[in-house]
Amino acid sequence: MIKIKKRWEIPEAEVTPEALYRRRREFIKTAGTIGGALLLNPWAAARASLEIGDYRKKVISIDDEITDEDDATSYNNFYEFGTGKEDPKRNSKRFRTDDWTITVGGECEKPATYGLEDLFRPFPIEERIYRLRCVEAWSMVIPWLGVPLGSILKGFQPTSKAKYVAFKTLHDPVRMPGQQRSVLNWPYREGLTIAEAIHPLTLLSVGMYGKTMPNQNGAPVRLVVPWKYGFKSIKSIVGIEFTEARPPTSWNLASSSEYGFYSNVNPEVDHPRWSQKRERRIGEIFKRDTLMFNGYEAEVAGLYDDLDLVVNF
Ligand SMILES: Nc1nc2c(c(=O)[nH]1)N[C@H]1C(S)=C(S)[C@@H](COP(=O)(O)O)O[C@H]1N2
Ligand SMILES: [Mo]
Repeated sequence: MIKIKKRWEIPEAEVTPEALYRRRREFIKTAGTIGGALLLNPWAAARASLEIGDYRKKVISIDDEITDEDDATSYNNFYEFGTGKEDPKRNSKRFRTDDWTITVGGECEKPATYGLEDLFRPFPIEERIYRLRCVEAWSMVIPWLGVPLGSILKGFQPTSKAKYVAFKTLHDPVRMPGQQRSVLNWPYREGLTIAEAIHPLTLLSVGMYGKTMPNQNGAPVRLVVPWKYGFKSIKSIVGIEFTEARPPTSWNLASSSEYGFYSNVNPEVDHPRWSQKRERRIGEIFKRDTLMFNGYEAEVAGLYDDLDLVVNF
């Protein structure tokens, strides 16, 4: 937390102390009985109720228990560092992300290569507690730190021809040894429609659990699109391009019958090889029902009013 504050100058009131996440539940159950100074700090309590605006309150998944931080940082999908769930943590230990830049191009008035800190400096970092539902039918609840993607995209002044936004992960087989094997068509690519990209739930994230983004979770900057399957939330982004045509995406290129462009979480549309009706929440024993749009139906269903979600899976 201290590190992230230094690098992006987050206003004090924008960051919740890490201990608060971990112990929020205990706090609710035993408020007043735990002696921890941080827990009972009136500033922290005031922040929880005053700083979170109406919209944020609505989108934060307050009923779901936050996934254990150790689980969220040791059970990962990040094929650039290996295909096993425990590979990314082990193989990304020495991945350096200093002086990171994002190159912006395509249909916009301000194409350029931007330093990461310059992109984030104008905006307060927000905390967003979101469900993450992997297409493999497991899920987590993660407290992200970031800025709505739309706030940052606006600065590039997309033209009227910009219908989609394409994202690209770093391609460097030396730094990302998983890229030495052709398990995917590197670099990893993802894309959103403009309306999805500027939707207030879509986050450009630089941290989680009150800290800078761990390498295995997509350091230093990744996308978080909570109503879509996890693979849309592309990690370690170095390129953003505004396009008129729908951009190619890695998983769709790998298997178009299994991974559609939209990939909205939808319990009614099964993966060809398994059901999407239920999911295993990491840390829980029993499976739970998967929710339409991963529980964000009220916020995002309107984006798809004119779309057949079975055809456009
Ligand atoms: N560049 C890149 N981004 C990626 C992936 C990947 O392999 N490479 N895996 C995706 C998948 S399948 C999921 S479920 C999420 C996992 O994010 P997490 O490890 O932070 O939970 O990242 C997504 N973003
Ligand atoms: Mo995934």
